[in-house]
Amino acid sequence: MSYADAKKEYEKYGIDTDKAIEKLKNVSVSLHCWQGDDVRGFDTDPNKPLTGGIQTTGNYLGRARTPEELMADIDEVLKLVPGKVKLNLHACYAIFDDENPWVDRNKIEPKHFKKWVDFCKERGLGCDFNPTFFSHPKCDPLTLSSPNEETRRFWIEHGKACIRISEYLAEELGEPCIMNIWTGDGFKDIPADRLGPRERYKESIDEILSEPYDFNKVKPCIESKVFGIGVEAYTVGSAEFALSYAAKNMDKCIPLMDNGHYHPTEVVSDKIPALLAFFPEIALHITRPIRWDSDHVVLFDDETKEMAKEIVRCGGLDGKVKIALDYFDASINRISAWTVGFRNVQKALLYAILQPDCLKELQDKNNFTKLMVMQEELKTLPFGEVWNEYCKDCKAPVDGEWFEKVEKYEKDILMKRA
Ligand code: RNT
Ligand code: ZN
Repeated sequence: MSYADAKKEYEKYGIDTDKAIEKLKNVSVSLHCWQGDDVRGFDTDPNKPLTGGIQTTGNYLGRARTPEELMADIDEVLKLVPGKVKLNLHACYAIFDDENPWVDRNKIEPKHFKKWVDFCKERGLGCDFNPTFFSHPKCDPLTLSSPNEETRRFWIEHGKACIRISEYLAEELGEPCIMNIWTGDGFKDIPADRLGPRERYKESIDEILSEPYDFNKVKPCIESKVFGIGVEAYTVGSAEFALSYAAKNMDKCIPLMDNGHYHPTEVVSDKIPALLAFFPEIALHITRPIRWDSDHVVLFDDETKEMAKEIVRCGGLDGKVKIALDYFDASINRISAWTVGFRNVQKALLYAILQPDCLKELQDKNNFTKLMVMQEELKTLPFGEVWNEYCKDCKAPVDGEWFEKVEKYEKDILMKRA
């Protein structure tokens, strides 16, 4: 079937595929740099274990070990994905060299991200940012919620430094920078004090956000979590904590939901409209949890589609919903992992834009019988043709045409990184 034929099929339902393609082209999705090196970064010993309750598993060949390698890998991904990309950096990806030697996380400055700014400028990308409150000797294991004042200070200074870096990124690149605050603070076993750490966490975020910044340029987010590996019994930044903080400080920050951070039968698709009834802007980390926050590569699966539908229906594509990816698989080719996940989020968004407006009307008229019939029939419309057309329009490879490029890159580049 040709695209023209597919377009006619969609027209029967009052759906304009050309318009859908145009719409998606302008939506930016943030590509996480940390898929390329298993969340290790460049500022600490790369052989140290990850801490903070997150884990990568697998030892596939070709992990990026230097800024140059990571940039080359990101470039490869950029060739393979359609749509508007924003880069998402973590503070641990600061670049140190002879001119700017290593400093600890409380002392990092915009200059340590100058090379990333150049990278983004050359490719026309915006950039998001994250303070790195994990995998560091100063995690005791707590950071912003630590009872040790010296530890807590260190991490507050880190957070403030990151606000300054985020503002620099926004100003240099001319796009707002989403700066996400997530810590793995919590306990493996039953705590004796649950309130104390949360009070200290709250005070610490207050202090970080007291650093002056333009809220139009820097969008601090508060990300919640349910539990992590080794942090099973208690998480300081729980859902209630993070959401309450964001609700009380709407002029300074926005809530961030990661769909790996809830109990297994809870769905973020349903939480998106719940939050948008109160918050003008929200942020998302899209991932794929299997039994826990396992951060598997995002698939074109039901919940990803459902989240995309809610983003679209709630008007989220016009900037209300900040979309970022957050997964890390070290057991397969990392370029492919990045590409599959990014393409699937794009696919899900396109699929969602192609849902007809009449569905809402059917719901409002209590016509649930027809609603079910329609929703089921829409699933077998010739979506693949529209997706391929979108890829072509974006000058990206269509399905079936990109994986051989990854295989070649693996052979020519990644295999030599032994
Ligand atoms: C961890 C959180 C967090 C991290 C990144 C690396 O559970 O999801 O967002 O994955 O900051
Ligand atoms: Zn996340």
